[in-house]
Amino acid sequence: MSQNLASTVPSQVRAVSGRPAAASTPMEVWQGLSAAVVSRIADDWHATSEKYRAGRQEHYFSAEFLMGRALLNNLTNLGLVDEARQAVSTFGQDLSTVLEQEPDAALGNGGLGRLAACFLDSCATLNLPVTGYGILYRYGLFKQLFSDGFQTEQPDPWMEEGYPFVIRREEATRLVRYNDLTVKAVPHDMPITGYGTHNVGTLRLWRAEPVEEFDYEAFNSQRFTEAIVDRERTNDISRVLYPNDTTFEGKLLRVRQQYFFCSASLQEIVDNYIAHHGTDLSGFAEYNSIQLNDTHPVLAIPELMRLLMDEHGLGWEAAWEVVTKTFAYTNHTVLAEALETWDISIFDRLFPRITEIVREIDRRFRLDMAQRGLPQETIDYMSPVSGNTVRMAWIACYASYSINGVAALHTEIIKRETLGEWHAIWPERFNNKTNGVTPRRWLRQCNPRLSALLDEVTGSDAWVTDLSVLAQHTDSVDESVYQRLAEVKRANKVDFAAWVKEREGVEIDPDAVFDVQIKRLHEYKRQLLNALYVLDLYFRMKEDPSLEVPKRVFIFGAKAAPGYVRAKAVIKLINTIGELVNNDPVVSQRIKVVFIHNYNVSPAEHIIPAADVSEQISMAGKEASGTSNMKFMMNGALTLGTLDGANVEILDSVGDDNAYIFGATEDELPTLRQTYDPRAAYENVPGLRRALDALIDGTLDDHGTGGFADLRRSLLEASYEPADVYYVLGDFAAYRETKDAMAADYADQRAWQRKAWVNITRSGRFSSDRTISDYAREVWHIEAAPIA
Ligand code: GL7
Repeated sequence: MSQNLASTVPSQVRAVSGRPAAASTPMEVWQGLSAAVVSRIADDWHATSEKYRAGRQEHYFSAEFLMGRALLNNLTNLGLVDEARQAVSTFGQDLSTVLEQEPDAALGNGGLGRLAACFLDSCATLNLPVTGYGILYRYGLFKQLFSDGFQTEQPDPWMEEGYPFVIRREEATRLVRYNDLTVKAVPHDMPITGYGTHNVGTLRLWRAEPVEEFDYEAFNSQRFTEAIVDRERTNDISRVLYPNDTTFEGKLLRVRQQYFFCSASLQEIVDNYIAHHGTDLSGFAEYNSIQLNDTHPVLAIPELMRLLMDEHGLGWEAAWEVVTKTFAYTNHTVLAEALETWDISIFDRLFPRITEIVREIDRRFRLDMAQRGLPQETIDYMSPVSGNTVRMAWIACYASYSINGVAALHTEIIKRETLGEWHAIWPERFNNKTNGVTPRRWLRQCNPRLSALLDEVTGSDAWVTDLSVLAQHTDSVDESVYQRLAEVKRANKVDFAAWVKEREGVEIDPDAVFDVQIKRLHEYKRQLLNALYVLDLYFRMKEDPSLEVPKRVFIFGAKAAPGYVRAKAVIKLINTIGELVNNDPVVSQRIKVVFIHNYNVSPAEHIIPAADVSEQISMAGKEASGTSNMKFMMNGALTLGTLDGANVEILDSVGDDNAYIFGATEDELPTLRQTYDPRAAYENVPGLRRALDALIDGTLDDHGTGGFADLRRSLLEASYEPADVYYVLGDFAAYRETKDAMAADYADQRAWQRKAWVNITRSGRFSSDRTISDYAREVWHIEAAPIA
């Protein structure tokens, strides 16, 4: 029987702090309470792992898992929030203060990594035998600070003070061999609780460690540096998450990282197969399937070939047969710069045997395609190796039994273009799995007020594990629900305003429309379009002080990759516009701009429940899915967006009346492009010239960096091919019109809250439970395995 937290927490806290619980710091209480939670689930966790190991399992390989905070999520899933509050209050501590001590496990860049985290939550909740595998980065995504409005980056040593939710499993250590180095891969497991179930899944994160802590020989003969350099070369492998979002960094170390976690995970999976099913590896794929989260883990394909052939005696054909029944590949982007390719010399240096296998895959591929009668040109284009370049996506497409996109539109685009040649040969491999997000973290946990209302309206908390039930209540509700919804949102906005005041030092009015764009900073996501709107609105208000402008707060949160100069200029621009607006005694009465620094999972949990408007304004065709769009929808914010990614399906769910859609569509753009002249837009579209000229006429100061002038040039001058690649000026007029209209609509609160209600109640298909059920049934072929 599990003991009450009130009886276990004080001793756990004392063990951490070495003093009475009442005299311990909130950080120590966080540690102790977290340890108590781990202790509470330990037996179930063990039983779940044992059960999963024996049957057919899915393994989710991902270089990123953006987990965020763990404690409140676990308490929520286990139904222990009140018990925990009670337990810590007995020794004078406040649960929310304690929860705020926890660092975010930011082992991911953005949507791709957060998706992996939502998926694990759904797998646990659905009792599905799925394990995540990745890297225990010592430094997560950099911490963002602003200095004079410019982004600066700080390291994020998220585990330095101790982290009770990862358990080191020394006994399951593996060796990973490179040509020049052999390292230990030590697994560190995170428990993944589900909602209303005993099953506890696992995220296994590998940490690279030297086989010998020190070369004592070297150390003793006074060659200290040598001894340390070697050790550090190993530690480098799991030291830091690459801070690139939808691009890749062509670094040897990155390939080392990718091979590291693939090899260690596969060794374990193969060993487990042998332990349960014997040494005939030809049946491997009956018990195991591996989902490749983008191309980062694609080295698992040649590595599994190597293990099967070199260590377990299978011939090439038999091994290939297994491999091609094991892997499934998810594509997450159509941006060309994100399709990973590596120079084969990197492979030669790190693992010549893998090079050999990749070359043999390439040789056989070419033969296979020639037999199918493909033209040589097509064969060359599709080949895994071309000249000195290895193309990871092509290896994935060739070896995988399933290839999927992450939203309906995105899947159509990869079938037609990005992976068109592959689709032509193997159409049956392609399928769509529209992304989803977990309603536990993104509704139950982050929005307790709305959750209570939903419990009341639906009569139970069943919606938490079956979000589709909300749809029964779209129309059959009492009129009073709209008033209640308005009160919930208003209370969330009051809380959020206090949070912003404390964190960013800006005062905002809860009665204003909260208009939010939070996501990585990227040109295709068009934060610049939003910034130009705000700047234009500022000028409109200056020009005509009597202009009726609905009160609004424009809220941004975004990190730019440290080397992405133009993205960083956009951050500086937004901060500079913010200063101009917020310091204007008249304009700031009606509008404000807030840039939330260091945007991450836990800030998102404060922002999203308070949002009125969800900005999803990427150029159509570029955002594979987006997932914050779904979180906003669940929390009753209305989408202001283009027909891109999952916005298309959101619109389909809520209908035209309940979303604000604008701009060129993906199928219109090629034609529009032919005659598109950004200069003409600049000359003719109301407001554009004034806003763009403010970037160079001294109105806005970029401290002589030239960043603002470069932004303006990127939109207007064809020194970039073409000018304004992301159609910012092309969509500006439509955006301005729609956004103005939307703000005006806010005045009719009854109508607005009705739209919000439709969004909330029709968000069921965007639960990651739906996504995961589809993967489980259609791709993974696994079934729920609840522990007794
Ligand atoms: C992304 C897409 O850009 C994003 O639209 C999608 O929602 C996400 C999850 O599928 O994957 N692809 C990608 O490389 N990153 C993403 O966030 C970093």
